[in-house]
Amino acid sequence: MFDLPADRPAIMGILNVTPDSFSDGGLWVGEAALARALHMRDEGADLIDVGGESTRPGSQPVELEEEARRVLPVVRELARLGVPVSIDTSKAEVARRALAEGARVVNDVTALADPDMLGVCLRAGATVCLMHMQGTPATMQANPAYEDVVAEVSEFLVQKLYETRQAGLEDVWIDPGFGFGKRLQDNIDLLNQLPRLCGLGAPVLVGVSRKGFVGKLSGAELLEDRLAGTLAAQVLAQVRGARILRVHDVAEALRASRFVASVQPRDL
Ligand code: HH2
Repeated sequence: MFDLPADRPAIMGILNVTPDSFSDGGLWVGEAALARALHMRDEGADLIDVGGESTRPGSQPVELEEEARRVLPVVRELARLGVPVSIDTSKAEVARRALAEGARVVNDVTALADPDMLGVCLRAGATVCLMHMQGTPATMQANPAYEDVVAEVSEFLVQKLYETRQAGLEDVWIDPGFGFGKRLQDNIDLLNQLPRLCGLGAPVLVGVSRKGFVGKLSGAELLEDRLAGTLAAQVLAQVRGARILRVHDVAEALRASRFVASVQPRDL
């Protein structure tokens, strides 16, 4: 279970303990992973999202034991130090072990596709993030298509929310899944119409950090040039009601979100 700040979005710092993530693959393994997480904590992250399987377009699944080997030592140590941890996994067994080590949130980009995931989260009293994706990471950018992306994503999330609440899960976040089986215009529509998603009755998480569409729209092909576009997208998301921002650049995201929270009229 994880309580959200009332006055600004929670900043979820991304820790990819993977050799192949699109944004920072291979950078954070072993001791470096823990150091990176603690650095993000010191920069003010409210929560660290630990993932051991890349979901970049075209990526291949990772074996259970390999994923567990990557993430569990970091989860264990962060939890021991009192740092709130979210586990970014679609495998129920990885989630189960991470929750047993002290993780509080399960961030599942497949929205509980693993039949054991719901039970694992229920038994541990975890907060769960349900994300929309068309297809799988291996195929999702091959030919995504929607008639009305906002309506279709909303319908999916409402259905999943209903199912999980019926089953007894109380603390559920939803996420439109920017870049997950979405064309450029789909990402734009979802960002523009975020208030519709924020009206569905659950806190909305937005993950736009360094993503391809941010690079395209801000004229930044290189990953290292995408911070300005990322912050612009995060500010828009905050103004439009996002309650959690999943970010690589914690200090910058936190400063931008504090600024927006300071000047934003209360009723927005
Ligand atoms: N995006 C990524 C991974 N997990 N989880 C949620 N809830 N929302 C997202 O938008 C999201 C996510 C992809 O980004 P990243 O972790 O930087 O890359 P990779 O999947 O290659 O590790």
